[in-house]
Amino acid sequence: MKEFVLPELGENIESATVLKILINVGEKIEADQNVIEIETDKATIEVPSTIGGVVNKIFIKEGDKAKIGEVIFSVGEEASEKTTKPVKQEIIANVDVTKIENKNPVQLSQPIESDSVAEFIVPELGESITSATVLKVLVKIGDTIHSDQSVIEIETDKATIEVPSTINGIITEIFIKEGEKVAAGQKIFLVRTSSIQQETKLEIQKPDKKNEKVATENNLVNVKSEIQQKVILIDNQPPILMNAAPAAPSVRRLARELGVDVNKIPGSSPSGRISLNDVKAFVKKINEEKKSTTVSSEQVGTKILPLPDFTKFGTIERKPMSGIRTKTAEHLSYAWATIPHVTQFDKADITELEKIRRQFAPNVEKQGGKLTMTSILAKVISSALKVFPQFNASVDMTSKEIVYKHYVNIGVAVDTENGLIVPVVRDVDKKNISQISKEINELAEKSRIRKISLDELQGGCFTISNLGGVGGTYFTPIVNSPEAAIIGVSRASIEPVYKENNFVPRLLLPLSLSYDHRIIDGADGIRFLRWVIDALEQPMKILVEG
Ligand code: CAO
Repeated sequence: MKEFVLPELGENIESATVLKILINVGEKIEADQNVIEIETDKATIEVPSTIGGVVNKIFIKEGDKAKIGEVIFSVGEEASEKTTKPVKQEIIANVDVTKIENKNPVQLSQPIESDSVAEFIVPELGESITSATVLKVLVKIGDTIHSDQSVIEIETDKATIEVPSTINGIITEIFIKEGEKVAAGQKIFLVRTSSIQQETKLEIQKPDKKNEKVATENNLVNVKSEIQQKVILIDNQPPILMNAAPAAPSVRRLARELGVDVNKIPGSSPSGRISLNDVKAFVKKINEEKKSTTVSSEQVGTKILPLPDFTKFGTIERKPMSGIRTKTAEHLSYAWATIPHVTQFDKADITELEKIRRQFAPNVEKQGGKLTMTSILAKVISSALKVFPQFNASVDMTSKEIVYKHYVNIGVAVDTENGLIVPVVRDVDKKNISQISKEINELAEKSRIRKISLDELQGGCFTISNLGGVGGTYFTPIVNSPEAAIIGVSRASIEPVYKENNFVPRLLLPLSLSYDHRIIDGADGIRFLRWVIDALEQPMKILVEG
């Protein structure tokens, strides 16, 4: 038996009032799980247990004053058997076994432990994306779905995406329709989870051949459906959420009262458990975000004026903008209006680098990548971001803070038939150019065939927009908010360069760096771009300084 005592609560605190007891006798608890809610003169705190096991005695009650070091509860050894009902037997008992005339019992490959209903919700859609349009619902009520199976197709400002399920089960209710707008966190459908697991694991023993009366297919179907119904009836409990967030009932109640989904709240305890303070901090953050996003279009200088009547000047044709085009327009207008841009131009002499690129291209190709300027630049930029951290940052004007990122994910602008898409290569600083090339290839391909996932479009720190394969000299790329900078790459061409009293032909790559002038000064812009150019001209720089 182990005892849990009220731990030290801070200087000069000798006791606390027990507001709530979050556990019951007989309950199996884990170390780290919050067990009591107490109030000191400084704060209301949920106290996590330091021991795990089955609670066998609680020594205090709500309203009691407990002293530091006082025993709160004790736990015994873990129950030797799971407390879950042995549903297996009940099911077998409720199957009409006479339908299988040889009376071979129905076997379940695994005992059923519980049956539950899970909600599948619209996942996070990405930075600055609050809603999406449902293009297709790929499932219907009664369908058996498995995790990773695509269930809806949605269109956001960045892409058309098939959203995969994260749960297995049978769909019992669908809450959305094609053409509807949905927001992250919105319920899509309900899934009954464990009954399907049983259905797929169900094995009905083949009737013994000697036993002449063989079960017909219909019999089997009946047995299956009876089992399934029974499973549902046996555990006729209120629906619970799959992957439910670890939080005490009081925390869930507060989240409910404040109208937030507890599953979206990050827990601050080492085990990820959510406390009352986490709920309050989350609500505060949402309110601040709302304040900053409900800026009217006039405030950000994008007042929309009506167009003139063009028909006065000739015939016209009006076509609806696609979802991606609409959202791209909104996103870029927002970025343009909220980020004061500066664009810095320069040229890198990549004559030597081009020789190396050609030399290594076949090796990279063997590994499934294509060694182009985009992947080389991604690697160079990942090093530059370490030397110039203000380029791997975001401005938070609501809190007047600069958010510095300690990870390096690089977005690559991809030109697709459906519009511009920016998939993100993660942890570029930890990958070699070969791996980066392969990933860019894969992500560009997925973007073009509309198979890119939401996850692959999120979390970028800096964007590369390489139009060099298409042409052009310079352009002014728009910073991909909330990032701080973007580099535009134009077509490399041979130009005469004056060197040692002579004009020599060199391969020059035009680069255009746009950055957020709120956090990056002009001189830093030039330093960053020069660093990148030096690294392209002398790749050893990355090894020495990057
Ligand atoms: N200068 C000269 N040639 C270049 C070059 C440059 N800056 N960048 C690429 N090239 C060459 C490549 O070497 C390749 O030549 P080979 O076929 O002879 O080897 C050719 O152009 C095509 O390259 P690619 O497009 O297959 O590969 P990439 O890595 O250079 O680019 C990607 C990948 C996804 C960035 C590109 O395909 C793309 O979509 N670019 C458009 C980006 C865009 O639309 N940006 C604008 C956004 S803002 O409005």
